[in-house]
Amino acid sequence: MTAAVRTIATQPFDDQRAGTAGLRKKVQVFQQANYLENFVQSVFDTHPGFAGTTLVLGGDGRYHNDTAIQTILAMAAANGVARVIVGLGGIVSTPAASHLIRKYDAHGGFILSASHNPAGPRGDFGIKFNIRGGGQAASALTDAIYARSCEIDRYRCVDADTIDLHNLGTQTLGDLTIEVIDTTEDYAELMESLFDFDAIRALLTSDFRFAFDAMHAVTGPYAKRLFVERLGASPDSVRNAVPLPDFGGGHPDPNLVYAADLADEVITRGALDFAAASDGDGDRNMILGRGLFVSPGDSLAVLAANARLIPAYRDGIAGAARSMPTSRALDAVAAQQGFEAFETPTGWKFFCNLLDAGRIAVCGEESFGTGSDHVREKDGLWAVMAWLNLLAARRGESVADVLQAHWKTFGRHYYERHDYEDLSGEQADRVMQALRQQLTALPGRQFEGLTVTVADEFSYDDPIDGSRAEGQGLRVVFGDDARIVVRKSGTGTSGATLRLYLEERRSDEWELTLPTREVLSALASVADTLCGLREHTGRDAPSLIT
Ligand code: VG1
Ligand code: CO
Repeated sequence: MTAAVRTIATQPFDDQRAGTAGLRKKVQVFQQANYLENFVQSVFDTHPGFAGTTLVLGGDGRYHNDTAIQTILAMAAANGVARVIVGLGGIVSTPAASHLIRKYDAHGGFILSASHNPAGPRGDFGIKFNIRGGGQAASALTDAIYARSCEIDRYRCVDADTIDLHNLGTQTLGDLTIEVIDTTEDYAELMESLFDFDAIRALLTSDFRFAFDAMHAVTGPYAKRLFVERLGASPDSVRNAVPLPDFGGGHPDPNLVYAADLADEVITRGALDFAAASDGDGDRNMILGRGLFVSPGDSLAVLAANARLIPAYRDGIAGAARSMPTSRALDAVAAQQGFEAFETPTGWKFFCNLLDAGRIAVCGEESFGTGSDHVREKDGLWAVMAWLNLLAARRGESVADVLQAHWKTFGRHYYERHDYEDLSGEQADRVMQALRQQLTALPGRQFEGLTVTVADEFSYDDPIDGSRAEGQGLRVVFGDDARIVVRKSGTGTSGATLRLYLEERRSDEWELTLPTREVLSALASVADTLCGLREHTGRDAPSLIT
């Protein structure tokens, strides 16, 4: 049955430029008439070849997910898409969406999420378009979509009854076929193709104490399927496993602040041997071991160093990459093990070309993002599985043992990120400008016994397609010993957020287990001196330290 295509007149919004990971705004912004429609039609108008192809659609289950899915289905039908694969209940984690696009050879997918940002009617919403192959749209495409959104004057849709997303099966809408599938099955299969399930099952069914916290967000159903059904972990080891539209009123950002209860249980009370948490859309991870927190930079370095213990990477990795602000712990491993290491701007889209070209197999960001070439997004559960596989292969060693051995071999990169949230744009720019104008004069100068070797504004030339990304953060480098990085966030929905990243390397054995805050305090005051942080922000302290 064909459904009549309607062309609806609209007017452009001027704020649909994508940030670090798609378009993110307050729910109320997305609820404006035609707001979502304009963006989606801009994608259809800009990116060629949708007619007759497959799309993947779903999100992290936050408030407005269902409504947005219905809108996109009616627009997909009107724009000639042949098939849309939707997750049951409209739920698809970000890494699972990337996998489905790859597995079903889809032309692309819409992922509905504002990641870890709070949800609910007053919370945030977001949308991102991923291309064939599962990767995030590159800047050239997001720029073109934005340009189109600035001049759009009509969109297409069909009149449709509400599509049932809560039962598995196939429905039609005009010429469009809609398949509602259980994506946890595809995802579990993918994990099974990468990891040693027998070894992990043996670990999880032993006296090893394990917990995973889904933070009331998207990973709950995936974690249940994997850890409980496939790997034999006890049902209560997966916590907060039902995705809620408001994430239970919480802030599903897996870090020591927002996952404080879990951290207390594992770090302070030592009540578990290993625990992990993920964020709203399932692409971030936090790894904890009895008595300690594994910093994301260390986690990436340890996984890269031990990749051969995991079946999928048993022949070694060709290369690895980290975003510029991420600690250089990875570089130390690359130097010793002889694989190639890349430094890219913040945002997963910059890894995609390197992954496609086979130049890297593992990559990560300091913002609790780790992943590999199995999909084109960071993948929280992949990181948890990788750690479990590693611990199963090095049975008898605790997370602390693994880390200490790592630091002994490669040195330790102490690391902190200080966020100054809800600043005005001018305040954030004044800090950036204060540092920017000193950059050329800094090399050779000494601070707290450290000598500046490089001070610049980071830009990146993509080695695969030659594209250039400029203005990707300011960095002050003190040889291999330390670094200060400052950049403005590209994911916020109100005001400006400034991120200050501090890193200091220590390699003498007695220096490997010091409190991070103590090690970095001198560097933090150097950063304050260089950027005038307190002066320009009017703040005594950051709003969040991770
Ligand atoms: C932040 C992180 C970045 C991450 C991005 C999306 O961006 O710093 O590393 O890729 O969020 O993550 P920004 O521009 O605010 O610093 V997610 O989990 O939102 O998809
Ligand atoms: Co996320």
